[in-house]
Amino acid sequence: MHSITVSSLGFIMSQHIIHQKIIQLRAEINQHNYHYYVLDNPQIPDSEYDRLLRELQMLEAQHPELITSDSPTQRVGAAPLNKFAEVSHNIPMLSLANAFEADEVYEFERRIKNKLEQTHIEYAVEPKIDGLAINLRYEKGVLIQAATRGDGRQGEDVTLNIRTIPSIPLRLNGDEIPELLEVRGEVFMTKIGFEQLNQRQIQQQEKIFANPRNAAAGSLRQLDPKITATRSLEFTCYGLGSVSEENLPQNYSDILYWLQGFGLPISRYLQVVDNVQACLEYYQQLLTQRENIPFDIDGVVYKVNPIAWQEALGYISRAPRWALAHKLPSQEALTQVVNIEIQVGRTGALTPVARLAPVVVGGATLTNATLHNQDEIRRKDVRVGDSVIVRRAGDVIPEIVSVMLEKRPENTVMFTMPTHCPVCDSTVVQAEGEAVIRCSGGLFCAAQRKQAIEHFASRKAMNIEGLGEKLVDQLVAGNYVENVADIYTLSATQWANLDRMGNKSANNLLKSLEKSKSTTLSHFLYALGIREVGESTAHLLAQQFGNLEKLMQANKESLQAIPEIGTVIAKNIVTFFSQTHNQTVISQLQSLGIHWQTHEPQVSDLPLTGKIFVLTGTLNNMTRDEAKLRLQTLGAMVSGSISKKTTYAVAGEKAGSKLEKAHALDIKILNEVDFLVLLEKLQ
Ligand code: I6G
Repeated sequence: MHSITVSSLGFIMSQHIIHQKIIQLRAEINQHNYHYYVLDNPQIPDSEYDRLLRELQMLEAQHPELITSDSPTQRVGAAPLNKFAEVSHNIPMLSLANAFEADEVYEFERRIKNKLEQTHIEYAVEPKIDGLAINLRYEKGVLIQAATRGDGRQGEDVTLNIRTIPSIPLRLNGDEIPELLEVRGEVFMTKIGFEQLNQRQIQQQEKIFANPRNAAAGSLRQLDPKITATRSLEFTCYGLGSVSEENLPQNYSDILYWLQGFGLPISRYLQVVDNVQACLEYYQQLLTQRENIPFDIDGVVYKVNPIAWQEALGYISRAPRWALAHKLPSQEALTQVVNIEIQVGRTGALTPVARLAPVVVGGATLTNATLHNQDEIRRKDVRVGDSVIVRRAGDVIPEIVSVMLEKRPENTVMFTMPTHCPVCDSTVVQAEGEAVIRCSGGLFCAAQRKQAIEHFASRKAMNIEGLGEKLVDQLVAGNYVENVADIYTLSATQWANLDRMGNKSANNLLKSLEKSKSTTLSHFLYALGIREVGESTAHLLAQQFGNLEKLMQANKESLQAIPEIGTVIAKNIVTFFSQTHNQTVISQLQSLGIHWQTHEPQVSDLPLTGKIFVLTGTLNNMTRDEAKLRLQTLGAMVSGSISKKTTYAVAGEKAGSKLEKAHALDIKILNEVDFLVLLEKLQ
């Protein structure tokens, strides 16, 4: 008799069809395992892989008679490459059961409570780092072997490469080190290390890595440890293998602190919590902080803390019953490029943008991804029709991580940048040494004109309330304005005749325009939209020059004498003010009544003049904007990113990658208390 099953897709399937489906899923998963574990070149996002594995697990759970020992559900990973010597793990390196929803976490706790006959369970919680599992073997405190997980029973000997990772001690500290100590944990690359590596790869015309995990895997797989040594890899412990010591600490968290005592790195995010509710709160916290964590994480791991309880719970198939990986929403997904279009930015930069078949990533629907410029397109060779993996991380513009070449349809063509602006048909130009191609049309180009006006009117610039994108579109489309000065010359009737406007709105807009005329030099400079002169550079210029005329006459050398102004910005400023049409617009604006206090403070003798601060993390005593204002009042420049020119990094709570970079560049770091003391002293 044929049994029937309801699959995750809702179809009713006969036994034969189920068997076929299982065989097909296994083949597909095995293929992906090979790409992921052996070639370090995943072909699908983790979320897609998890979905396939879950579907197989579900079908096998409904039909245990169809389970075979070679099913990917019955083993840990895939076969290792043969390049490195093989290492057998005395105790298999397992993996963790996954949960995707809170319900599954409650279910995990229910099973544990039942089995232990306990009502209160303590958990150790920590992020699940997206890296590679490694076993380190210390004998008499000396690192003698490091091996990858491989298939869980047999991995590869990567000792020479692991020895190059600075955070891994070659010899442990302390007197009471067990004769044999095997430590397990994750080797990974920080987000900064990854960005820097890819920059270097681009410069050296080498392949770029899709994400930090692949970069870490690729680095560990180098046969030459000298190359691995140039890659900033890190390590965090999360468990033990074979240990000769019998009297181990009695909680998982204490084992980690014990390991830390030997000089081994453990997660700085480790916490011990009282119940599953607190586990879920920790998960939510990590979810909101994900962008500030300096390395990629793909979940949160909950572990029953008392070791005696872990032992009582034991293992089921390939995973401990006492641990759970609660996965975070994937930041990557698979989709198709339906078109590649060119966007023209405020400064004329032509940016290719991939229009995507809509796909949900981390709770948001993605329809576009930036392709940056011609070089980037060439490097990734993204074509219309391609299946691609897109990645969305926080507020960063979504990017195409890689193209699945084996899925490429026939007759696709390589994308090339246009020779003429798609908006105004002016020729495009490429400055020497720049990757960006720009439209040469300037304000003749409607796209540039529109964005220049939007920028001019924006809150941090002239702050013209009510003048938004829709109105600007109409002004430009109807040829009402040629430049930013023209918006001050339109009559009430002209405003009132625009779509969705009436007399009342027109009058309100005229009032906003009038109000905006009284501004500050720094707002005005920012509003002009000089290339690469952002809010804080504009502020700095206003502080340093005090009046516009002096700035307009400044040469490159005097501009470069200001900290934070490099050759490129100095050149942009000089070029901007040397153009007659810019001079004309500025004098028109001034004749139309735009004014600011001419006696802006001369700050050359303020206590923090010339000092550059970067704020990172959360301050408890003031908001970022307050801190910024207080520093600027004292003459300091506040920059958004750490560079060699940074004088101080102020690190609040949960400071992330900026703090790491500050450490790396040896920048002086102030904690919140140091910072408050400094402000107090100077004010
Ligand atoms: O793959 C893993 C990542 C993190 C782990 C793990 C972990 O703890 C924080 N813990 C265990 C026990 C295993 N895998 C098997």
